[in-house]
Amino acid sequence: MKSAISALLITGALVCGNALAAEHEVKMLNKGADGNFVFDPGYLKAAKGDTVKFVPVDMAHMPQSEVTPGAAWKGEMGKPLTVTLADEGVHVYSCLPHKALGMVGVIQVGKPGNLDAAKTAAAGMKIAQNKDRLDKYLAQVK
Ligand SMILES: [Cu+2]
Repeated sequence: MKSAISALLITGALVCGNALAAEHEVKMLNKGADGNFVFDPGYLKAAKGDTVKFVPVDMAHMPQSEVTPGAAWKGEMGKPLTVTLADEGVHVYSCLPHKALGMVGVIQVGKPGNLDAAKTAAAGMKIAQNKDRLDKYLAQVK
């Protein structure tokens, strides 16, 4: 009986968790508030279990993870991509064709336990233009 009640409580918690999960949107743009070739917003704070949808407002963008607290993820050129944020930590990501131009972004999911590793990996990314953009986004991780 006790285990049946536990199972019900766990099921209830999972259902509530899903109902409360937020859906975030990140636009992929040729030009935005932070300059040319940007994700908007470039920094996003989310909760574990939320989803983020990358929207190809402009074509020829392709989001891919550089650092994640869990599984790596990758989109297809010019297509929307929905990523479920299953693990707490920091995601650093880039646009495959525009990484060198500084088309990068950061998603913080709950507590940023892997922030140091994310910063180290970010420092090693080959970004030629808008180099301060990623630092600016990472500085918003608290
Ligand atoms: Cu791009």
